[in-house]
Amino acid sequence: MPLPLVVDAPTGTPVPLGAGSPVVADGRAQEVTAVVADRLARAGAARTGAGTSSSARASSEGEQRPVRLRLVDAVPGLAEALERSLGRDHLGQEPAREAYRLVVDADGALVEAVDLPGLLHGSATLASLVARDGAVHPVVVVDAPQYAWRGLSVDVARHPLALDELLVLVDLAADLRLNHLHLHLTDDQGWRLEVPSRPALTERSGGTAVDGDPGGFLTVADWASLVGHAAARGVTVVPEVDLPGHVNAALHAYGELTPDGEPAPAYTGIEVGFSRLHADLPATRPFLEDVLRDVAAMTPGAPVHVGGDEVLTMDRDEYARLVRTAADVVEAQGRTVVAWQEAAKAPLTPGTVLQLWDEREDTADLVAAVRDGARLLLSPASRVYLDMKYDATSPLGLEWAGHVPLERSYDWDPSATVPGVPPEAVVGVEAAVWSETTRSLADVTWLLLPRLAAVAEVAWSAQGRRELADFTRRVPAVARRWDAAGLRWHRTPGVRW
Ligand code: TNX
Repeated sequence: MPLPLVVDAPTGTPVPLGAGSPVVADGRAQEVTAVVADRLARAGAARTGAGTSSSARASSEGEQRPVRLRLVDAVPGLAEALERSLGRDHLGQEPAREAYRLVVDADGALVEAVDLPGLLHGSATLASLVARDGAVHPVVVVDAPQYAWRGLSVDVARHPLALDELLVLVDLAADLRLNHLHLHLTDDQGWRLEVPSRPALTERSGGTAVDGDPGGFLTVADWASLVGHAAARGVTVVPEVDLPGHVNAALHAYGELTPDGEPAPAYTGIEVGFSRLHADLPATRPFLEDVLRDVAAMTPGAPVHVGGDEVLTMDRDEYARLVRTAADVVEAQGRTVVAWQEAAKAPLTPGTVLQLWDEREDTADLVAAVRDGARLLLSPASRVYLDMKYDATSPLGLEWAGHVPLERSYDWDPSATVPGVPPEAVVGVEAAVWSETTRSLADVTWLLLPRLAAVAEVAWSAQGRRELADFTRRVPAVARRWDAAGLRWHRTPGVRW
């Protein structure tokens, strides 16, 4: 999980591989050996039902075959695998940076890829094949993702999550081959990331949350740990500073951003659309510059999300000016801008990523922006807003985009989501979980799982090759890993868990 491109299972006896296997690599591939070893250890623990890896290791230590990681110029067999599986010899995206081949034979396991993400994906596949007895059947897997951006977006503004909880989500995402963790860090109810040039943001607005629940925020050091942990697992952390609406926490911290110069009162409700920046106030532009410059500097190389959603009290011209200002600051740092679909109303630089969420809205602006060079990230709410209730009995979640049972998250074709957008303009798929109703990591994972596995497969596995009934048969094995990791998940109907 997610379903690979091609799996061949030659006959042969199971190969002792798992928690005790030495992980062997040369050169740059050594950068991922520790993560691969950790993953194999945890896979062993999941299969034996042990709380730690030690008992799994003890049972088979000594005899375990090695796992070799090798960087190559081209993944062997990739073109043939694409031809065999999809009837064409290329991926939608170039180059095949994340592809890999995994071979398990009597000598052990060999993972080959052109870059580190491919080695990580191949080792995740290997870990998922480790059986209860610490062995893996001989197999050849050739695999590559359908989409380059496979994301999970988490709202930590309405209710925060602590650093250690976010690290758990990184591991969960990486296990499903997701490669972007987008964090919605700021909103009306709270500001969750320390910004060195603007300390009042977290001093005054870090401690608030929905319903007066406890707040919290990430320090600069926390953020560095998170970004580093994620990078080591092939996951890019995408910070979102939501502008020019959803800014009450900023207006509470800095009164100079409001027309009367008075700080806005703290807000703990869950309405949207009422707060806004003002393009003509002298404090606004320096604020955008300080915040976006610091956030970009703290997140090397990553795209920066500037929000742009649900600004209900601003005319189109002022909205476009504010979005453009934010984009200018991010682009001056050499970064790609990401924004919600509403930002199609502003002049955008080609290559900007627009994130679709609201299927009720007319898509004319979006289609026009894509024609002018924007790329599309798909988060259609009725499919991948995993804060929607599963059904009417769900104790957590919202319902504005309807109920989202597991099959709705699975059974859709991203390339057909927005008529008028060519398939090659779709950069990927991102699930989102908003935190109006979640108060803990357990609440968040209950909403995510198992639906996140469905979205991950939509994003990774080629359309036409994957199938709901087959997914439903494979997903219980993944739930064993969630159990081993102590994650709460929802026993959705329609699966023999
Ligand atoms: C819409 S998605 C929002 C969020 C809410 C979410 C709840 C988006 C860009 N805006 O502010 O939290 O719905 O499902």
